Amino acid sequence: MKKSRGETAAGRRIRGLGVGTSHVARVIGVIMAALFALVALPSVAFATQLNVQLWGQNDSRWSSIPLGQGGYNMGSAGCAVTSAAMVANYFGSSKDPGQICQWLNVPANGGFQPGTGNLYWTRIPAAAGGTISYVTKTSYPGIPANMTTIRAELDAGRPVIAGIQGERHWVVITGYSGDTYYVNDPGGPTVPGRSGSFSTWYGSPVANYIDSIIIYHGSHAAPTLPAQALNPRVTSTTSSSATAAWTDASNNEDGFRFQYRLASSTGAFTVASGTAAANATSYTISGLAANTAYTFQVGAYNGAGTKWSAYFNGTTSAQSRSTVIVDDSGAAFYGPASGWRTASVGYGGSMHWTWNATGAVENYAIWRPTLGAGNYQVYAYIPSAKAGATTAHYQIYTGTAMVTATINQEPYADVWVSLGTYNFVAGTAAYVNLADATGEAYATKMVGYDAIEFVPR
Ligand SMILES: [Ca+2]
Ligand SMILES: [Ca+2]
Repeated sequence: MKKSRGETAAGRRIRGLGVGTSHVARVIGVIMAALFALVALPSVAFATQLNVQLWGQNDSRWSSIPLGQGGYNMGSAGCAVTSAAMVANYFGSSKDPGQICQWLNVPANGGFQPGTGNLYWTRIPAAAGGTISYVTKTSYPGIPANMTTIRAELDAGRPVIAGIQGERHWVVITGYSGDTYYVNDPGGPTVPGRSGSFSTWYGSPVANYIDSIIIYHGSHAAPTLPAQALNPRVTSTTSSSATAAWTDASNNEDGFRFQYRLASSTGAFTVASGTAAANATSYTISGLAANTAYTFQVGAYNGAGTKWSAYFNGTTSAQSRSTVIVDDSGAAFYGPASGWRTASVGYGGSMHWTWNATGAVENYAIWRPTLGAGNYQVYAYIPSAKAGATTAHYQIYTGTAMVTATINQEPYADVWVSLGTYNFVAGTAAYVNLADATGEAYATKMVGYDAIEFVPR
């Protein structure tokens, strides 16, 4: 753990000994804080997250800069300066932690306590510039930190610097969600510092692990819109997706989002699911319909909003389609179990047939293909025998509509007879149904059932 030289951080407050606070007082304080928490925290989940620059005290740009005359440097004990620099940056300072430390080091500026290297928090505004002003430091000796105060600051759009109980370490609280608090930690094992839940590294409940807070105020300028992505284009498509590419022209985007509409439309766009990371230059937009022309936009976004690109177009590829034959010998052909007769003629050497009914359906068959979406011409194979219905009513269900094609089976012998061309949905929703109710005198005609063919058109 990186220790820090904060102006009271070197004070020897040791929670377990209760320095300056009686045991009874501490216990009462804990109890009161717990009661207060129970009363003050509604079950509604509150959440705030501020976008605070993360810096690590060990960054090589400043890790070797001394902290005043105390013998410490930024890398070993610069968490206070680095935390303050993060907050100052949030409030508009253009100084990095090293620049702020250098300013504090000038003897006339009085940034550090002589002999100890402890930071004077009140000197940060002069060191950092921007709009930051020092408000207060509050310590919680042997009692839980007042999380209501911390949440109020966060909700007002202001990060809070917190000292870690017993560790002489400082972090920046950047947000919370319920009882989870998020921090930018200038220490930790990685040079850039680390962002994450306070309790991941320091304990829970959070109130018991914060021994003091530093509050600064200032103005946080809203981010400006990112620059528009340039040269947006579709580089490839499938039957259900389009891969877009663009030139990233912005330096402050949080990422890229996408929207699309039919190319023929001037109406509302549909926002694509998913986003691309900051600095990305391509993304695959999924969930599109086959063989369809779309208009797209890619939007660079951040907290200020989304800057949309120029329109660009692309057409998804057609779903692969091939001729499908459903024969009466296959599983995709089915109907009631009774009333069937078979004959060794027709497509594949066999067929079904049944005597016709007149008005009420007694028997029927369904041919159910598996299709890619698109236009197909439908053919019925009429065998040379056992197929003599003069008004065979083939019902073609496309997945969205039912159409009846009436065929006189009598004149055909071992040929494919067209039932028309239709636009089918993808999958297994579409089918052809032939009932035995032909309207002819009862049981005077043989209704033939053989193969049905679907030919892409
Ligand atoms: Ca960028
Ligand atoms: Ca057959």
